[in-house]
Amino acid sequence: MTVKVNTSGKALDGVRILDFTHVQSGPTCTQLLAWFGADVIKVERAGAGDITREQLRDIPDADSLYFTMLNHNKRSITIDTKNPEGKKVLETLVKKCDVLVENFAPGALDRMGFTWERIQELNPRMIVASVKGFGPGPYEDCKVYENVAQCAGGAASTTGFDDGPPTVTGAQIGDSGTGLHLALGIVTALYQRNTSGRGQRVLAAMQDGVLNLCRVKLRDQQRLERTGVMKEYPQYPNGTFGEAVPRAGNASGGGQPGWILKCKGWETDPNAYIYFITQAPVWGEICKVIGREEWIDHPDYKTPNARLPHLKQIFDEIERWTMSKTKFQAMEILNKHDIPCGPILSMKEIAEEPSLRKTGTVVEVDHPVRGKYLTVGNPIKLSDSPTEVVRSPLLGEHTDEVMAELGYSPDQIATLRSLGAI
Ligand code: CAO
Repeated sequence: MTVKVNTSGKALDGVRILDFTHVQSGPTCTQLLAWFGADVIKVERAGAGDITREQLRDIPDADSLYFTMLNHNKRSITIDTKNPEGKKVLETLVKKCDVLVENFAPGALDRMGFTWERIQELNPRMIVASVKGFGPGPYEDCKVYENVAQCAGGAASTTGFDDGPPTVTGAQIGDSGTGLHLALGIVTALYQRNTSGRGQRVLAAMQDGVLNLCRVKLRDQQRLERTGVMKEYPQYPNGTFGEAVPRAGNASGGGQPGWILKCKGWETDPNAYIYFITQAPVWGEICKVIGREEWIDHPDYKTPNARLPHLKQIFDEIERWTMSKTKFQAMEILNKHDIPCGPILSMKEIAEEPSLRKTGTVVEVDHPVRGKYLTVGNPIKLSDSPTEVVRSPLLGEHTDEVMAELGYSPDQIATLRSLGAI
């Protein structure tokens, strides 16, 4: 059998996505699929569109960065899906697409008349992929935003410092994180459809997605219950442990203790810090670099276990060294010794970093209304399917084009428009 290798097109060429998503979680998912080459048709309400088009605007009347940065490489079509004629257009789209992706509040798609049963009648091969806040259970009917998911998924209770309140993280693990999970579910369902010939439902609940990313804390919960203490946490040896995993500040979360340390200029620069990991195999190198050679063979410091009760003192001593260097000088020296470390980079530094521009991780895009702006490119690089980031669509920019592809004549399109269906 000859295997056809697709080296000229994109990985998801030929896959058509009915993108019924809004805000962040769903659009993250469909943007990824579009970057991999799927034809993503974003369905929005005429006159309004995705609410993020107008949220956090920095330029009057221009689509916000919030919207543009989540909706690249898509086409936009407006349909009023509560209008009977609009509903028929959506039905036609369901028949023509491979995947419907949505992240409405629970029940909204059913209320619109597009139950799983109805969708299967229209197109048994269709994959219906949903982001919801929670899976089945006490909260399944709740609307959910990012920080709710971070709180309910275990991130907030384990983030921050012991003497402070639960803290949310800037990484959008609830929204963008769940969008990533959903994208994997969709391509997996597409793969299974090759043999089953059938569509299926794909659900990514935000609570589940956050918990998946917080699994090390569930690990620690069980370690705590068994041993009553976690020796790599900052609460050890002088603090106390309760019943639940405590907030661990900047502790590494892994088997190699780490902490954030001040660097030269920290008094005025809020990001003059470095993450420093006291990786066991390079302990001798660390001691040499900071000028504490006597710790290499000292019984209190020689082994990882011996060091655990002294971590605070060790990091204080390392910090005395890092404070004499800028974070970049420290990086250069530590990297020569193979000591794992990382600079605390500000968003300004990241935006200006040439290597990230070169790899397409940060991309400059031109938009007809807002002009040039920066966005993140595809973080997943496929050698045979490179990503070109194309600006986000204006509201309804592709309505006529998509309607024509669905078989509607210009007259029919005009009639539907006059009826307020599109
Ligand atoms: N034409 C007509 N009606 C449309 C439409 C269209 N093209 N597109 C959407 N609508 C309607 C929906 O049918 C729904 O109507 P009903 O409530 O009458 O059934 C309505 O618009 C609003 O949908 P919604 O309830 O999803 O929106 P909301 O702003 O009230 O809630 C959110 C937003 C995010 C809290 C909710 O969608 C949600 O919980 N989603 C699941 C979890 C999620 O993805 N959260 C992440 C949010 S940030 O990424």
